[in-house]
Amino acid sequence: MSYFPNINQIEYEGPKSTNPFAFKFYNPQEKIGDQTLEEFLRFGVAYWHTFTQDLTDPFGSGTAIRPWDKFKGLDLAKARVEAAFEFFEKLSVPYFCFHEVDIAPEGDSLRETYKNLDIIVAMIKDYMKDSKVKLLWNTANNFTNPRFLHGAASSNNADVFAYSAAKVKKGLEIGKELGGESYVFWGGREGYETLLNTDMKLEMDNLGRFFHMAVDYAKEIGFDAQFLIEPKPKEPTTHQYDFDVATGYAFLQHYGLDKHFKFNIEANHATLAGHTFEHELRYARIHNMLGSVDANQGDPLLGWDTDEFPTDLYSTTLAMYEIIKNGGLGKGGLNFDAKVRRGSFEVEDLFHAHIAGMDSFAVGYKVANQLIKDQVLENIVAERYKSYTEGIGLDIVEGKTDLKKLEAYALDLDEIQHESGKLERIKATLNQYLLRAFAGE
Ligand code: XLS
Ligand code: CA
Ligand code: CA
Repeated sequence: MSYFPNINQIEYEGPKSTNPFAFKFYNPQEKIGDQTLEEFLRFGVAYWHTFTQDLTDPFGSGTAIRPWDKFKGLDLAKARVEAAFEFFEKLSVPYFCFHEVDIAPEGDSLRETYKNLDIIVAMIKDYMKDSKVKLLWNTANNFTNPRFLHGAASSNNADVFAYSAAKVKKGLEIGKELGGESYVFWGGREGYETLLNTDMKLEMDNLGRFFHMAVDYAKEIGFDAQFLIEPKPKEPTTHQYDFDVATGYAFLQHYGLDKHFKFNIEANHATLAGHTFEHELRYARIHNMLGSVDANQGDPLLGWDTDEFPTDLYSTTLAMYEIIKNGGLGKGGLNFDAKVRRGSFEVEDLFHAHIAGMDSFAVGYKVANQLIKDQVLENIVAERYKSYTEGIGLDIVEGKTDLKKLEAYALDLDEIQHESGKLERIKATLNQYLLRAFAGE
């Protein structure tokens, strides 16, 4: 049986195509350097937004019409697996990601939840045998169920710490079973609402202990996935411990975990933290901590996490610039942690959304690649910092000077000379590169 009988294989038809069910810019087999776009971009589908989410919002119930809606319980979970693999194949997407609650229903006890998971994981494994699609990462949902109301690993309640640990243990086993390339920790409830009832030090220490236990267990079972922390400043918690990459990096260093983790950077979380997406990517990259990306975008007019499909070409270009400079994403990928809008309730919208996202990142990749090839930003930056390549600047970066020597130098300075940052010219150049990609040149 087909869940998407009206949709054929999505093919690349080029920029002039008017077929809404075709890629215009993403040609999976096109090569840049020695890798195909498919190999470099490593797109992933987020199981939760695509197969589980019903498009509920805080003011209204779900609107999504899905062919698997007629099923319940384990049958629903099985139907979703069937639909998911049909979707992956039709879109030729190489990866998928999930939380355990996305793939199988929670039971009345943890034991029963495990049983349900075992059934669905076996089914997924079976489907994976006949499919090219691989598991990019899985994660534990330690935030939705009311038992996590005071947090998970940072809960005041040690029973919840234990329960969360059990779920991560199971998740690592599932990741290993399905050959997951990475494993994600997003701490939606790992934070606090008010200091008035919070032992911040104990909570953070416990979080550190929790991550060490996960690292140890993965080693014990021989699961060599890349561990990833996904920062987010707030929502649902008021203050989240993994606020942004810089905060997360300090946390990892403090608890001696930085060798074991990298970051999974989500665009909408970056903007919620008051940063640009590319800021977070850059911060991670220059510290060799850029592991994976949750590719989406927020609404600048809204103050929460809207998880929209990425269509802003400026943003995908600047993101791909960082990813190319990083030498790719290693065991990570570009996971569409994005959902269609509540008004886009038809099943076709799931295809349109992914096509739009994949095309947008393909454009970003091509434009960023050309920018780097032409050394556009590199030349601008080199020119702007040239004062550090000779004289006193060279002494500073080579550690050959001190405050006394610098004072002597400064006292003899005439007026300091500046050069324009040429921001408008740079942005116009960027537009030129973007428009050239549109013209297919
Ligand atoms: C929520 C997060 C979440 C993580 C995985 O805002 O983006 O979906 O990616 O738990
Ligand atoms: Ca995410
Ligand atoms: Ca999000």
